[in-house]
Amino acid sequence: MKPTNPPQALLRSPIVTVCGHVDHGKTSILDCFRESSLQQGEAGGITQKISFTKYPIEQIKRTCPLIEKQGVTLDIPGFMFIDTPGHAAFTNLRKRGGSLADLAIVVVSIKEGIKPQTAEVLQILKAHKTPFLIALNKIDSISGWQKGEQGVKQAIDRQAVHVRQEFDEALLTFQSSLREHGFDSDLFFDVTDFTKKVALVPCSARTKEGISELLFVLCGLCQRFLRERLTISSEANGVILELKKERGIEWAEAILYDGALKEGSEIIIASFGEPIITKIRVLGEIQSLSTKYTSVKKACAATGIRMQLTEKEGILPGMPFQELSPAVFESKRAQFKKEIASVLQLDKQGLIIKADSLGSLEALITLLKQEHIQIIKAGIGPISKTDIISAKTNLTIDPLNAVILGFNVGFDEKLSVPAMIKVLTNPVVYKLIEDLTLWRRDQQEAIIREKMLGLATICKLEILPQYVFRNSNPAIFGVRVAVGKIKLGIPLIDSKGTSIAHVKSLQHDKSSVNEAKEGQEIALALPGVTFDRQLKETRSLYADLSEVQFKQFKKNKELLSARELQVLEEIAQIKRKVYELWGS
Ligand SMILES: Nc1nc2c(ncn2[C@@H]2O[C@H](COP(=O)(O)OP(=O)(O)OP(=O)(O)O)[C@@H](O)[C@H]2O)c(=O)[nH]1
Ligand SMILES: [Mg+2]
Repeated sequence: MKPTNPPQALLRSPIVTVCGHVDHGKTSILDCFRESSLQQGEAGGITQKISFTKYPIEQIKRTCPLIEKQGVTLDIPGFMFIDTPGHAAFTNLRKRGGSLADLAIVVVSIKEGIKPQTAEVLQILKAHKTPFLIALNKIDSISGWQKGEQGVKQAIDRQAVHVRQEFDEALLTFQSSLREHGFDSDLFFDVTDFTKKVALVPCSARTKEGISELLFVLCGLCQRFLRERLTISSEANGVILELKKERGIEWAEAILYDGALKEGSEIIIASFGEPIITKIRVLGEIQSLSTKYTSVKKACAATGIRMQLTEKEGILPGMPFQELSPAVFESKRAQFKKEIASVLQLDKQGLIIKADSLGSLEALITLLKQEHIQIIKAGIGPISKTDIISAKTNLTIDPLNAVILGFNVGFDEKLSVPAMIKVLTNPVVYKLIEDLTLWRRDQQEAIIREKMLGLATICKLEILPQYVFRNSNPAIFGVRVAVGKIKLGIPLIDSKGTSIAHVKSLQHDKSSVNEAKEGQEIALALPGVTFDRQLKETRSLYADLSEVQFKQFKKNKELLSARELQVLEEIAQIKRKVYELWGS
């Protein structure tokens, strides 16, 4: 980090996202940076929403005295830290052509290593080529760890042998799994080229070891990678994060990532339809090291702002906005429409997807497209009645598309989902796609089975002799479905292979049903059968099968349960008592 010389005012604060798996210590590390204790105030200690912290240069120097000690001159006005919830998507932080984050701190608990959310974050950082460092947090949880007084490097060097061994093992395991994700890494003090290796900073938000080093490496990355990216342009650009109501006033919370905005400025916000043109009635900017806003006449990037807008209808989380001057109105409008249209390229058929912001929606669409999964409808917000209606329409066209994916969203209140519609929700995007693939595979199997086997069914019934309701014309008695499924109209045989009758009616809990599943007890009506003459000595009945049906079942063994297979064999043996070569 050499002293450099563009005047400070021209550079904006870099946006630094703090991300990683749930509970690995993101908020706690930020608390160390801020000398605050926001983590303790969180409901259940869990971060629910993205939040930002304006972190001025004075605070960087205060938390990291090394910077001044080593005579490093920083050109930036500070950092803009973004705390993200570990359980939700970091994909919300999108901007045109990339990620909103200039840099990232990936927080990993040293004893837990790479977890699903960490893996997802690494993928996104890689895709966007965002420089990042890794905070290997919770080193104090290594048993016997002694806090050092002169920085974390010295602390590592001075640990007792067995402690050092545990640390080294955790480190090596972590490095090798990081390599599997495509990143070489080293402890920060061993990294000579930050473009080749990811710096690992062992730290503890509890003992505060490594915290100052984290900031030091962050400043290093910033100087190394970001100089050109940080020049402020004349065009104000931002992203809406959330819409909030406070004491009856609606605010749009946003990140201003480039340029400057003024009270009274006119802005254009992208939307699924026509872009929204609106004016900033009141502008608030986040205070340094605080979650409070103050009214300002002007705010400069990168910073957190909130706006009271004249036109609010249709504004959605994740949507980009820009300051608008009348001269560029038409070109901006076309540009925004094009941008949203390029995100939302939908198919003529496909499933329905919902996400909490434009960024998450885009991430989900990209992944689904990679898997060649088609999408007919995409939207922002909770799963609603209209989504269910769209899924119902799909049911008649292709039942595999009668599914709604919710990424980071829940349901509209009081929404009931019909049994034949599947709703899958998951805050981890690739898990969502895994769930979808599994569900589709099961559905596909069920459909093939249904189509191929038609009426045929594998079934073994156990007669319940204590429940004979009627002896004949027709005989009505109780059975338990021991294995498989019984359906109306199925022919039955006994264990000697004698044809008994076709099932005329089935009753379950006093009402007529078309079929009954394994484990259910039902009443069966069989025409032309006299119970005490034909069935008194019989314990089991089987669904009769033709040889062709038997062979079909044999060919698709993988669709059957072990118990069904067993019954299939029993049926074959019964049949072979009559005709030796049956089914072979
Ligand atoms: N022993 C130890 N515990 C820590 C450390 N850092 C955080 N914790 C604890 O780990 C728990 C989770 O910390 P948070 O800071 O809320 O983690 P987070 O990553 O922000 O979690 P989410 O926001 O829910 O994703 C809390 O109980 C912290 O006190 C550390 O360095 N050492
Ligand atoms: Mg948190």
